[in-house]
Amino acid sequence: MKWEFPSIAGKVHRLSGEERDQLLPNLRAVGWNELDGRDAICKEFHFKDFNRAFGFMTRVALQAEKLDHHPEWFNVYNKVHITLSTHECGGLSERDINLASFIEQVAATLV
Ligand code: H2B
Repeated sequence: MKWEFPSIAGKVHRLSGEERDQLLPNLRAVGWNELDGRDAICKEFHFKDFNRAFGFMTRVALQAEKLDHHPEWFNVYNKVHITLSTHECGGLSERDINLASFIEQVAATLV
C-alpha cells in the first residue's frame, strides 16, 4: 500500500511555540535575534574586509538557491545584515533555522 499525505508532506509551516523553544536558543546564543513586529530572525555579521563579506555572501547565495530559500540582506563594506523569514507561511519556519545554521557554518570559516 502506498501512503501519501499530500496536504502535509513538504508543506512549510510556521514554527509552533514548542518548536521555537527547542530550536531558537542555539541561534540566540550565537547572536540571532527575533524582530519586533515581524516573525523573523536577524543577525549582523562583521568581516575583516569587503572581500570576505562578499565571499560569505556568495557561498550563502549558492546554498540559498539550492534550497530555494533566500535571505533578505544588506551589505555595506565588511558588514552583512541578514533577515530570515518564510514568505510562504508568513513567518519563521524550519527552513529559516536550516539556512541560519548553514550561514553560521560559513561565517565560522571566514570571520
Ligand atoms: N525565500 C524565503 N526566504 N522565503 C520563501 O518563502 C521563499 C524564498 N520562497 N525563496 C521561494 C523562494 C518561492 O518564492 C519560490 C517560488 O519557490
